[in-house]
Amino acid sequence: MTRLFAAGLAALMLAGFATPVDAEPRFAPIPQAVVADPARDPAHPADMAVFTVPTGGVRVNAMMYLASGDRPHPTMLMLHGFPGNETNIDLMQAVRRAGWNVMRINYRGSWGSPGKFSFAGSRADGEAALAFLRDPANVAKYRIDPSRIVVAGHSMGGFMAADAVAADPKAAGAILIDAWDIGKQKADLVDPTKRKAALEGLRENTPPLAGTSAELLAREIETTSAKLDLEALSARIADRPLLLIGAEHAGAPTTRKLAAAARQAQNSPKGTLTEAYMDTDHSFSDSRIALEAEVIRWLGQFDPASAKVGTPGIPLKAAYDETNPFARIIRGELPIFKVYEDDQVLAFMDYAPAEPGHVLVISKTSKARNLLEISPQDLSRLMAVAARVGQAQVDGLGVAGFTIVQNNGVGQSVPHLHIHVIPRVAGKPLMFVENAKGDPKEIEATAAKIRGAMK
Ligand code: DGP
Repeated sequence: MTRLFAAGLAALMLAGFATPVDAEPRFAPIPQAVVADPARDPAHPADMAVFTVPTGGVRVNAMMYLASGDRPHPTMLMLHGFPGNETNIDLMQAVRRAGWNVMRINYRGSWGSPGKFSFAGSRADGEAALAFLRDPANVAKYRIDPSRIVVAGHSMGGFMAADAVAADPKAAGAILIDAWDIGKQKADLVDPTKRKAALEGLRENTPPLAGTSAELLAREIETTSAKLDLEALSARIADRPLLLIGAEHAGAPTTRKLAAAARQAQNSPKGTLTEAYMDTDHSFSDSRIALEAEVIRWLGQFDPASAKVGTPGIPLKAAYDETNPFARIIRGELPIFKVYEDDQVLAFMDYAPAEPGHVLVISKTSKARNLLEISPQDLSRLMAVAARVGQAQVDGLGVAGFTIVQNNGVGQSVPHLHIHVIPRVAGKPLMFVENAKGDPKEIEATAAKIRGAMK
């Protein structure tokens, strides 16, 4: 994957660059929301709402994944492609896990929504969906933060997203995923050597669509191509944050043209352009995780919490901090559920278990912050206890195995060397993310089982 960043006009002038700055981070972080479920909020759990949206004399089918929590949520409208076989539901769910509401519609005449399908109708439907999110009654009902509404779209939906954002100056930004520049299709339709293939391309997508045909859609493109020009639209929305994602084996050349048009039109410091290109097809078949990560990282500018990437870490080298929680635990200043203790080593339950029964093993005598500082003697004492804890987890909890994790700098939050001993359920992946605190009663009961099985 290659990533390019072009800052807003002001920043570009300051930096003295006329072209985008290649600022590819060597290892772009994967936000936690891509790989891990958030804790359930019992008072305001995540939910799904189904409803219809009035547009063009009909009511089209719509739904919203509601984020948990009672704060007003940033909200993303996701507009599907032509006809929308690729639903991108994994992306919608990941964005919801990141704390966003995510709404979807089916354009009139598509996938069971009433009415006749057309590009003009789809434009109006996208705009109506955005208006629905702005309606004060819906803002209250679905806990929407109207100042942070972003419109995303895939393929034809990319066009519709740009159209909806252009029509609403208050929309916070747009995400165009391998967007289709519909108007550009005219060139193929009017070329006698390409018309047949272009018509076939339209025809194979019409089965889920009502009230239309390849010929009708071709005529609409030919007669309204100026209105369906996505380069012009991209320029119009360049006053706001814009994320363009192109698929190298499909629409990347189009995305690069849209980026050029947006870059040229940038007329506001708020208009930041972010481009990402992925080595995949139009459905992002090989890059679903990368797609989700890219979108959620970008959404972080509107809501930093949503792009959280777990424990970023602490410096590898620093003086020992006597106030760190494990130093306090050794001094008896913080309560723990103890599993094992001898003159040098203490094993106790992690209060935020990656898996029930997660134990931490620490030295009571060494001030090593990490593996680079500990003596081989101290380390061997720790590992001997870690092995016994692992055996006790297998015997006491009935798990199939255990995994040892030991973070140094990156991923480390407590600056006192500790060995994680994590019970493993066969076939269940271990997530390297910041876990929510567990229920103390359950942790205490698990500790008793492990303690009882220690040999
Ligand atoms: P690491 O991210 O590798 O530094 O792991 C630190 C772990 O320690 C993390 O899983 C949460 C846990 N932890 C942090 N503070 C406390 C505490 O005060 N008590 C207990 N029981 N666990 C703690």
